[in-house]
Amino acid sequence: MTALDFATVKKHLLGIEILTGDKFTAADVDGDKSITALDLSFIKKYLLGMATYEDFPVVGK
Ligand SMILES: [Ca+2]
Repeated sequence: MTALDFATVKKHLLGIEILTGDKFTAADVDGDKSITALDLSFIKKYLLGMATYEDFPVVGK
């Protein structure tokens, strides 16, 4: 979840640019093996400084 940005995940959701491998794993911040609007909302909070990496549900799984 470092090099990945909001726009990249948004592109995935829109089907413009499908993420794979490490990028997919990084974008799936709640660890449910899919990238959804929920993941996007977590990333948005992170980018806005409203959450840290430790707040992502996937941490600790
Ligand atoms: Ca997810």
